[in-house]
Amino acid sequence: MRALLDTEEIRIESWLSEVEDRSLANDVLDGLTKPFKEIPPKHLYDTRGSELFEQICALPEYYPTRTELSILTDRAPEIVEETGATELVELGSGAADKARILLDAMAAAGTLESYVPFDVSEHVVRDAAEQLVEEYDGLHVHGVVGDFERHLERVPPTGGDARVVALLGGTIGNFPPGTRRRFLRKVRALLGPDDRLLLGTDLVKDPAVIEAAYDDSQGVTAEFNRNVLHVINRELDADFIPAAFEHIAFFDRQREWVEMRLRAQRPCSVMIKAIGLRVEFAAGEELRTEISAKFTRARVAADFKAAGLQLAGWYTDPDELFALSLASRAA
Ligand code: AVJ
Repeated sequence: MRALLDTEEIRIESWLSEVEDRSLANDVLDGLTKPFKEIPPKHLYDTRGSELFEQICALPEYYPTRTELSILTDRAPEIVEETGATELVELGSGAADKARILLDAMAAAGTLESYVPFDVSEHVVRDAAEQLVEEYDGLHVHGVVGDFERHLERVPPTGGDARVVALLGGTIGNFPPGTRRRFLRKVRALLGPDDRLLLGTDLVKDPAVIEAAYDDSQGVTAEFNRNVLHVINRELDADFIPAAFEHIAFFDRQREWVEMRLRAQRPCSVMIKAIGLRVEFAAGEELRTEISAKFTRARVAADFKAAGLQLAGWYTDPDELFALSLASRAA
């Protein structure tokens, strides 16, 4: 662990170490030697990828971000009253604009004590921490820089009476079902009896609406998808030609998830020098880059149950596009 900042109001620690961080190399070696090639979606987010994702959030077709924000804006006071939240832990905190809505409601209720942003990006955590202690009187920020798939147990023990651990944006949908339940079980370990999980999930709906959100008319999502090849080229000294891969997004109606893939438009032979791996793509062969599961209330409740949690609140928009749910430890 590296302590990055330690003042009266802000403490930031990093659990990422560049030397030991072989995550991309391992995932590329595993993923590109599988019978069906795949790369985990977390590698889409370098600086450029994060910028493209920000652009996606503002697209007319991409409803999840603005819908979740509207639910949060409408219901934050109720969520804060229901939970009595004194501490907000946010997994994948980013610029903390969603957190602000909750922090405002906590401040208005007079319960706000601390915020624990958890993100892979050191400067994102630092910037948010520095701004938020200015904005909220007496707020303590304990930032954790890490990968929440690997460093979740590094979240500090709760300091206050009621903690809310938030995982927003529908990020939980990136985990396949089994991994999702294991992950929720690890989140459960962060909760005491009076603490709650606040989970954002995109909901099952008309496939055409979903598919448009992942294949926008301006091609931003296509560029976001292909960006993972630029990441591999740069980080692992590879020679992918991103333009030779077509963006594919479809809703799998059986599994109720969206898949993003990259389809080689012609045979491609790719050398990934840093790991000494040559990979062949046949014409038309696809590489899976993301699944994004869509939920029903029953599925959320079942996943919670399987993870030792119970559904304790359900907040949705009038069109039922997106939902926020609260969970507590099962009795
Ligand atoms: C950040 C995982 C919630 O699945 O909708 C957006 C990522 N992928 N467009 C999602 C994403 C394509 C997004 N999450």
